Amino acid sequence: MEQKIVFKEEARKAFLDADGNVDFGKVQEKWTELAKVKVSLGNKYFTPEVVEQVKKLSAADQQRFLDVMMGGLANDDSSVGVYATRPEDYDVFSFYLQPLIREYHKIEGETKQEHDWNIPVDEYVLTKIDPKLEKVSMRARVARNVKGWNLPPLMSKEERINFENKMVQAFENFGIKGKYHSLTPGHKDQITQEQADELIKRHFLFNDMTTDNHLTSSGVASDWPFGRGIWISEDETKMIWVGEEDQLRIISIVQGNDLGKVDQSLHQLLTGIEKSGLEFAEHPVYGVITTCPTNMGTGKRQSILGKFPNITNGGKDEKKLKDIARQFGLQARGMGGEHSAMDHEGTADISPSARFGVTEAVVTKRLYEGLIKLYEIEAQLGKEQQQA
Ligand code: CIR
Repeated sequence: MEQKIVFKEEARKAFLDADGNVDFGKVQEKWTELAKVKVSLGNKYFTPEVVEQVKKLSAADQQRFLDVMMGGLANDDSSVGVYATRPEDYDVFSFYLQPLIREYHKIEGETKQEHDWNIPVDEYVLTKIDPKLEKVSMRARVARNVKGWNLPPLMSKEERINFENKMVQAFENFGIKGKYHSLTPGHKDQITQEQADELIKRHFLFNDMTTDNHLTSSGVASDWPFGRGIWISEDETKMIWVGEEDQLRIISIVQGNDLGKVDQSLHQLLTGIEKSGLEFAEHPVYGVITTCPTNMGTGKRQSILGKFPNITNGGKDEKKLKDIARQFGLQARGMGGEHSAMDHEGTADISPSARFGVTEAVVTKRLYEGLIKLYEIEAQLGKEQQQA
């Protein structure tokens, strides 16, 4: 079904009273209506007690609270339905966001996010699983937002442009050779639409954000394409997205078979940026601050593109691969992102689901151990099909 696209400023009008204040009665009505289709976490945790609490906040914070819920209120297919608008939302609205985050990340007790980039090379080697896995597309990324700036749902056009220019300065000074490609009209590094399309085709650059109603209705995609772009290292193994769901997505792409080498490359890039003087927004409990609460913790997602023709029955049964992957704590996606399809060889992007309560090193270990099991099943099914 074609999804109607609506931007935040328009979408939020339905929840304001005649004076422009947030009408939480209207919000409640909408959540009740949406619950007939799907109950997002944002919907589930919007309780009468939460309404009591939010009404005690300033009028400005009440507006921000509405902003936080807009993605969920404007989409009947949301599973989470909330995005933070400022780093402090995780504290100011903790009476709402804390139980939601605890449920999503299955947090029990007093878990606190720890970091560990001590990831061995020569250990998580894919050819040990199967000698054919010699040249595999391996990726890792971390989401980051910089202290002192609004998160993308709340940034003004001017703030987006200023943030991009601050990053361009950092790119010129941080010691890794590369080039910035801007989508901002009139920017000194602006690229043409054809060049942008080529970068999208190569799975380097992100898609046009205004085609996704979760991103438009929440304000993440506002002022598109201003303040958006991508830095790419000379050897095309390191990339930084500017102005997507998070202010920064720091990415490493390596063709090979040693997962540890991807981490090494990513960590080198990350520390390079930190040394340029940027201070990332961090939460004392939840780890790195991200726009979507699902990425809190390490903000790290690590994946490989693998072929699973037997499990998927030639790409026809994606669900089977997704279900098996889930049993091993992994998520299987199509090649083009979260909701994309797999091809006839069952090519899928496989990554561990956990973000919070695991370190960066554990994410890599989980990917490797999950892949051992997944390829075991793939090989077993291959043998059975041959014998049949
Ligand atoms: C939802 O609530 O379903 C969407 N806002 C997406 C949630 C998954 N998070 C993400 O893609 N970063």
